[in-house]
Amino acid sequence: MIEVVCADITTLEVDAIVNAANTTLLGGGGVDGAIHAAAGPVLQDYCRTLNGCRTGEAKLTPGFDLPARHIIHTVGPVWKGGGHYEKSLLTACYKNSFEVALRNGVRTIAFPAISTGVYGYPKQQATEVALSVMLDYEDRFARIIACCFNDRDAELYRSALLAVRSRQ
Ligand code: AR6
Repeated sequence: MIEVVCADITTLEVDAIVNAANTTLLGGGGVDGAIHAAAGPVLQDYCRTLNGCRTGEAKLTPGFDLPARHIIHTVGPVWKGGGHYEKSLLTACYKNSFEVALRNGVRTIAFPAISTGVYGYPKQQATEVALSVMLDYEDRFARIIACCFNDRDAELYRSALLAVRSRQ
C-alpha cells in the first residue's frame, strides 16, 4: 500500500527510511542533515567505511538512534535541465533502494522526495517518477510511505496518485 504522509522522516517507525544523500555519504543539509543529526555521530563513522555511493545507487546502514531499523542511502541526480539522464538516474534511486530493502527483509519503507530540494529536480516530474516505481513494488511491501515535508508536496503526491489509480 502506498501512503502519502506529511512528516519529518526521522520520526517514522518503519523498517527503513531512505536518505537523499550525496556521493560522499558523509552527511550534508536537508533531509540528509536531519537524518545524520537524529541517528547520531556513529552514523557518519559507519558511512566512512562504505566508500561513498554513485548517483542512482543505494547502500544500507543501521538506523542507530532513529526509530527506523535501517537507513537506505541513495544519491539522486542534480537537475541540469532534463537532458543529462536525470529521469533514469532518479528512477534508479527508487529501484535500487527497493532492491536493497527486499534483500534485507524490509517490509515497511519511507522515502523523501529525492532530488527535489538542493538538487533542483522539478517536483511534479519527480513525483511521477517516484510513484511509477512505487507502484511497481507495491505488492512486495506492507507499507510504502511517500514522506513529504510540507502540505503542498503532499497534495502533489496525493493528486498524482489519484490520477494513476484512476487509470489502473
Ligand atoms: N523529512 C522529510 N523530508 C525532508 C526533510 C525531513 N526531515 N528535510 C527535507 N526534506 P534535499 P536533494 C525534503 O535538499 O534535493 C543534501 O545536502 C525537502 O523538502 O534534502 O536530494 C545532501 O547531502 C525536499 O523535498 O535533498 C545532498 O548534497 C526533499 O526532502 C543534497 O542535499 C529533498 O531535499 C541532496 O539534495
